[in-house]
Amino acid sequence: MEAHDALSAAIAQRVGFKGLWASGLSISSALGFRDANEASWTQIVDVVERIVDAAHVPVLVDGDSGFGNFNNARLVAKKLDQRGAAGICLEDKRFPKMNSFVGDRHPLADVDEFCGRLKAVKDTTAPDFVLVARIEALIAGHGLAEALARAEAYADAGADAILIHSRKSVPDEILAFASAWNNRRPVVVVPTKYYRTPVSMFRDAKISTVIWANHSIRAAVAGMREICAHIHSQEGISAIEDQIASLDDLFDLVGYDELAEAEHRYLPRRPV
Ligand code: SPV
Ligand code: MG
Repeated sequence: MEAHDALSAAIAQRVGFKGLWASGLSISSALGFRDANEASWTQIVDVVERIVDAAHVPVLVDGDSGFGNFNNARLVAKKLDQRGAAGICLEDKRFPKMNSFVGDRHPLADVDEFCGRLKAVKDTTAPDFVLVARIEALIAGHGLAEALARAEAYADAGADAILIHSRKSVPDEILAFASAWNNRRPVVVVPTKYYRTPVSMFRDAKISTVIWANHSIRAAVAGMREICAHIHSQEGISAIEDQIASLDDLFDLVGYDELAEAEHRYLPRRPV
């Protein structure tokens, strides 16, 4: 499940998700940036640190195309590893990337050069730090053969899993990929555009992981807009109190209870 800050991470974990996606699109949007490498890698790493602190489940970080060449990619990956992320996903585009659903200009990285980025990340991070290689060939209008050739090269370069991305409204091309790829490495998909596809279809295709990539930030936008519009038009908040999260809910998500216990333990009993 997508997380874009500590609060969305805590919420996703508490409803039961066993892993989080630190989405570049969602984090950028929350910061008011476009998903075009406008946010710096240090800004992303700082947000991820808060996500990792808030959730006790693995966090896979959207590392975009690695913020440059092999050197930038390994630097970002190392910092994410140090801050407690479970892994990084790198997409085979050039820097700066553009969100895969925006426009038609998505030039792909050279395969060998991208393999260098993957190898550099593998060589720099701990053995259990997961490296997902994301293939943008279908997004860029190349066919299945190009996607498969890239998957093969990325697996050889050390990728632990392959994310195959598509912006079609039906899952045909990712299912064709999964069938031909035959699980040589686990397959990850992001069904933002083919959202009508039932999960059973992904299970049947032996797809390992589905990422719901931007749904908390979109829910936040819809919810905030509705409440803002209501308060603005009604000049009051009496009718919405029970439609929004309570303050206790908010305090609970951020762990005020633990602070109260700690105060009991560490503060002197006498007034200071
Ligand atoms: C993201 O969540 O930032 C992703 C997925 O990379 S997508 O927006 O589909 O490119
Ligand atoms: Mg992204």
